[in-house]
Amino acid sequence: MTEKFVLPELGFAYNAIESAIDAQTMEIHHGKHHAAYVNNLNVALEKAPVFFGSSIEDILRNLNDIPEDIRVAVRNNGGGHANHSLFWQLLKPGGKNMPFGDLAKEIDATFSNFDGFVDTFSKAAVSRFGSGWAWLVLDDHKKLQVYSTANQDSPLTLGHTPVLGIDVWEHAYYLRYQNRRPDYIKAFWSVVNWNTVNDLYQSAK
Ligand code: MN3
Repeated sequence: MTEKFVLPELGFAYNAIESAIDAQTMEIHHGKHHAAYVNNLNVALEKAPVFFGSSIEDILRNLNDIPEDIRVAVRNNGGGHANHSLFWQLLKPGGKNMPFGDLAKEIDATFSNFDGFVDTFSKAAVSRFGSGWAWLVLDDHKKLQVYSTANQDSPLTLGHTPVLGIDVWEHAYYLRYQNRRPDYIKAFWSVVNWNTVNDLYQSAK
């Protein structure tokens, strides 16, 4: 019995984080872009349907197990599915607006303080050339790292666990911010749900 991948519910209204990201962008981003990644992932896996029994996270952690003729399609569309599924959770309205507990201590230890972290992460997001993501991950030594990836490449494929990420593809911000990616990144901080980030960190550490 195999189940195809499905587009998850956004979990909140398209206009719920309007202060930072407008409703039309959210609707197209979730309903069209993310939906297309899910659809294209399912099409690719028709050639290797045994993988419908795996989680998308396990598929990305073991990408070399995917047959070579569909590996690029799974990397791009499976990455797109996992990255966006995570992103919506990170933007979920509510929760604490700053890191707290062990995660806050670890951020301070790694990046001097919260401002140092915001600066490092924002620089990674601004300087990613073309399309991609910036990440805060827990690496394979359980240390925090910030970096960016191209396209839809997932930190899971590097053996890392993403705990915070920002989509810097133009489709994520162009309607409101046009070419002003730094303004979008600045606004992003006001809608990060640190409860979610903390939960991801606690599960991974
Ligand atoms: Mn996107």
